Amino acid sequence: KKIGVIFDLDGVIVDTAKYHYLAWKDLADHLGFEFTEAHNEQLKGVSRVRSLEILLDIGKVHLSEEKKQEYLLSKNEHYLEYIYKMGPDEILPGASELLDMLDELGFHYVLGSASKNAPLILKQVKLFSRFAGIVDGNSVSKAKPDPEVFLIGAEKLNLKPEHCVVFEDAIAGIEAANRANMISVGIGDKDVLHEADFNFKNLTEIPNDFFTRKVSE
Ligand code: B16
Ligand code: MG
Repeated sequence: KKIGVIFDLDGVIVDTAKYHYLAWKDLADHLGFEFTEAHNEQLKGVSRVRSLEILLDIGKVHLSEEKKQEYLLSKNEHYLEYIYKMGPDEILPGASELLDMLDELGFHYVLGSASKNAPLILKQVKLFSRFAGIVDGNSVSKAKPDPEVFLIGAEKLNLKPEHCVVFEDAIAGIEAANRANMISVGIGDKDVLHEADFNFKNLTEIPNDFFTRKVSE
């Protein structure tokens, strides 16, 4: 059976959460409240606009729409300073090997990320041209847990949702994959991602027969 794969970006292919954290923390400092790494967990997989709302809730800060737009822009500019310094050495363990395995099997893969910076990030780590398609924060109208991002991914793969495998590190992403009727694979803490069909700590743990046996049955 021919299957296709949809990869989330942050937390699966690269760890950009640490740069989001630095940029958001800088904004919180500026607004005069503390923003911890534990707080940052709430922003994983969530859109940029939603991230700002969560951050402002944490600080109990109210801003005008205009100010919000201004901070969204400055946060992203600051974040991009880190992204421009990224290179292929920041690809998470097991990711390149997994793409190699899929290439050998002749299985196509696309990106399904909430990030509007996804194409740039993939170019920085030199993986851009390997993907058969990119679905990112620019191409969707409804954020995860809405299944839209993955359903567009399935269209790009020319496959039925049931034949798509989604790799995700966020609860909202697993929910989106399940709602899309796809095979969901949680990467990270299995207690947090317990709704996933399969769980692995990281991509180095994916067995060699995962695509040929586990998900093809
Ligand atoms: P941007 P993913 C998500 O990436 C991040 O996990 C999340 O923290 C971020 O707010 C979101 O992208 C939007 O990113 O500001 O670059 O548009 O996990 O969906 O690949
Ligand atoms: Mg993610």
